[in-house]
Amino acid sequence: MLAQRPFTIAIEEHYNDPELVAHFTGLDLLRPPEVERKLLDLGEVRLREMDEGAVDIQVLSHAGPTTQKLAPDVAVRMARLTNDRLAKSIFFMARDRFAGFAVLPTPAPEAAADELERCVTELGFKGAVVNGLTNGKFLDERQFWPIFARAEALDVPIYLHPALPSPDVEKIYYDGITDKFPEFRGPVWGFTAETVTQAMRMVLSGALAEYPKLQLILGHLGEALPFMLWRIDDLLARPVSDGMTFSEIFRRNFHLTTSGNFSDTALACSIAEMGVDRILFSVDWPFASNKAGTDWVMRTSLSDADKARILGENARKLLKM
Ligand code: GRE
Ligand code: ZN
Repeated sequence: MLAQRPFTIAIEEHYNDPELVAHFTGLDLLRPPEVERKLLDLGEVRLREMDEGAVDIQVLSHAGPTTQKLAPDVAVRMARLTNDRLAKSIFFMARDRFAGFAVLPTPAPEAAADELERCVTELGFKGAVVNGLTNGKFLDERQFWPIFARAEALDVPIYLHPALPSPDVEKIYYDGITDKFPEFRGPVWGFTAETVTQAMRMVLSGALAEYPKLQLILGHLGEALPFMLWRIDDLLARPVSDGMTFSEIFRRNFHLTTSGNFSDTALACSIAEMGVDRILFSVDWPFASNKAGTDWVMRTSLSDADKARILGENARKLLKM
């Protein structure tokens, strides 16, 4: 079965480190017990579902919340331990099937830049994932720019992944609905609203003018941004930096993945806005099914060449695999 499909790399695929998640007990993350069990599996169950869905390689990242929500000293210590453990798991469980994205101790930005470099140069990781705000701060604040400088110098991407919104935001935006639809504050909309704001702030703050080669990744087919680009350009009505419009910077500095959004129309919009070379396959396992994801791509009306680009070739290039 694997042989008939294009080589397939999925890059927003989650796991949990038992010692790191122990810092976040008591949060209502809306996760069914079987999902929690799969997050802890870096062996049999995960590999079986990869085989069922013809996913050749998972690039593993820690599920949220993670080191973004810890005190600086704890974040530094836990990032190191977690990344070392992930590297060991990859090596001993299935080094031909798994690769890794680092967790970064963003509450200590200089240490986060150093940890990124250590993970890439010593552990062979492909980049890093940042899960939502850093103790209430968006990533475009200047204190975090050393992380971007290092990522750009190392030529590795940073994945801007969602997390649950902060309690203030939850109260104002989601109160009154979450009793009936708890998913509203999470994957249904809360994740998207926060992550799209994070991404837009990266463009509008000038961070990407300072680091023009930095590559950021958004999941869920761009957190709705492809659909909004024309309107954003139109209403800003002026260049953002270096004479470039918002959408020009977005197309230069972002790649998008299909994680948990297997929609033909969202994919068509994303390809039309970004070009097929900037669209990468992802599942968002275990929150979505590998087989549902790969079957969907194979069922689309894309050319065989474009399917191969999305399923694996674009990831191979971006992550140098
Ligand atoms: C999560 O808890 O992190 C999550 C979900 C559902 C979809 C995606 C996702 O609960 O990351
Ligand atoms: Zn995810």
